[in-house]
Amino acid sequence: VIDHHPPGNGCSADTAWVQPDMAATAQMLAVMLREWHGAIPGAAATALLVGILMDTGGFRFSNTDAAALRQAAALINDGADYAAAVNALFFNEPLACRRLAARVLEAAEFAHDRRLAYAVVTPEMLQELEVAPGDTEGLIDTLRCIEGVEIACLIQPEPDQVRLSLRSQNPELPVNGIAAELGGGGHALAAGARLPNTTAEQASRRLLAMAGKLLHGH
Ligand SMILES: [Mn+2]
Repeated sequence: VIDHHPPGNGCSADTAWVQPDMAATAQMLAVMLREWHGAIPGAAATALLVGILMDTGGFRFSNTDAAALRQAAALINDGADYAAAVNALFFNEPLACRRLAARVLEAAEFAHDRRLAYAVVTPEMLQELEVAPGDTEGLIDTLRCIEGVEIACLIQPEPDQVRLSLRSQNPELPVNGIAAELGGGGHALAAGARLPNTTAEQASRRLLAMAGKLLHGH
């Protein structure tokens, strides 16, 4: 296993390189390939750059550090196509996804002095706009980018579970504790959980209570 995610529910691999201080698993692969190979061929360099861009939100998330930027620079040196990667990742969203973002913004609920923003993404919304349930990556940024919001959450009911995505804008408010308490895991500022046999309403209520405890401590 090569992963930059902290092992939430334990890691049972015989060989594991887990380094949560790396911004992206792709960054770890680049380090490894560079040690084996020296320069990384252009197509592979672009793929790894895409991985780093994805995990750092285009170098906007707080996991963006000098090492990630240096590795990205080295990949560009190796022939990675930065413009193509950025355009494909960030300036190429299907219209349906933008419309879904608009719906999420309209459906957003705020609590705890507007420091918490959350929204339920219903199967009906996805169906109506013809968005696949897995195509909601980045949707949560619609909420987290709002002024004053410190914790953002998307609640996605699915046939036999409710998916919860959590983001924090404040390192003093780590959300992986909430995720872990709900049986999930992740990073301090980006975490998630899957709640079996729950309704969106129940999940919302649990979120409100847990986020409240976290927010009122700070
Ligand atoms: Mn990651």
